[in-house]
Amino acid sequence: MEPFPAIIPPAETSASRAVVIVPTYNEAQNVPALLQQVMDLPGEISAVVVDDGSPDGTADLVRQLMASYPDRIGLIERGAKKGLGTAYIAGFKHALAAGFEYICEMDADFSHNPRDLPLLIEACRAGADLALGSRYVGGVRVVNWPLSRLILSYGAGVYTRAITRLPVHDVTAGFRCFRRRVLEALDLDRVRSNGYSFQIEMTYRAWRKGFRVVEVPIVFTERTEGQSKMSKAIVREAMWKVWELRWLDLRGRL
Ligand SMILES: Nc1nc2c(ncn2[C@@H]2O[C@H](COP(=O)(O)OP(=O)(O)OP(=O)(O)O)[C@@H](O)[C@H]2O)c(=O)[nH]1
Ligand SMILES: [Mg+2]
Repeated sequence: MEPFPAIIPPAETSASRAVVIVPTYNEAQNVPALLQQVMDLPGEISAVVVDDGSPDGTADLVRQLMASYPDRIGLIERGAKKGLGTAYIAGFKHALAAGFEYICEMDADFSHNPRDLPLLIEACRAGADLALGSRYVGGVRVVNWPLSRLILSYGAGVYTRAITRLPVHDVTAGFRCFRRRVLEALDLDRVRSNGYSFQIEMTYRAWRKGFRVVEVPIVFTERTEGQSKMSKAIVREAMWKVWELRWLDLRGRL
């Protein structure tokens, strides 16, 4: 049987507090600076890293920082690389159990600027149930991506909107903030996607449950350190997942 993941604090609970969940696989070059930037933000935002046994020692670096911020940094360690979606689900469950009200997602590779986190949290405080950090609302803001990658990402939005009518420009946005009630209302164990389609699925389920989804303009910058985990399998998963979501929804089985 698979061992239960080691969960180390934050133990502190508070109804109005915010946490950012950061999935990592081989992000040793990024994670210390990233967590430090989160710790330096106003509003005492906590962080939970979900690491999948990164061979480069990412988890050790997180533990070192936890010594300085024992109440604000948490670490969930999973034995092997199991994908982004299940990493986020593990992080969400932990954040809900710890009582956080604003539960954010952010990549570890600095594609998302940690300094934009308060914008997403503010959007939720102002009435959104799910605030998406969007590259494509009111223009296109992506730095250092090859055109092919931009077309793929933008095209994913056109494709998803055409099939599902989801009224969102950046459907695979991985920089976002949920109110806890959204995560409580979605049956997290039914979410099956693991790659980019995880983001599409979460947004679609939230929207179909009637939650208020807003897009907040952000700039996305291609990573400069570490390696991308993007693959053709991830794109394939997203392409069929959109049809599956629509199909389940039409049959009332979402
Ligand atoms: N825990 C965990 N984290 C993952 C896994 N795959 C990717 N990540 C993390 O998820 C975030 C996004 O992954 P990236 O490699 O940047 O993938 P991407 O952003 O889709 O692709 P690029 O835009 O090319 O960088 C990063 O923080 C990764 O370290 C996984 O299987 N498990
Ligand atoms: Mg990335």
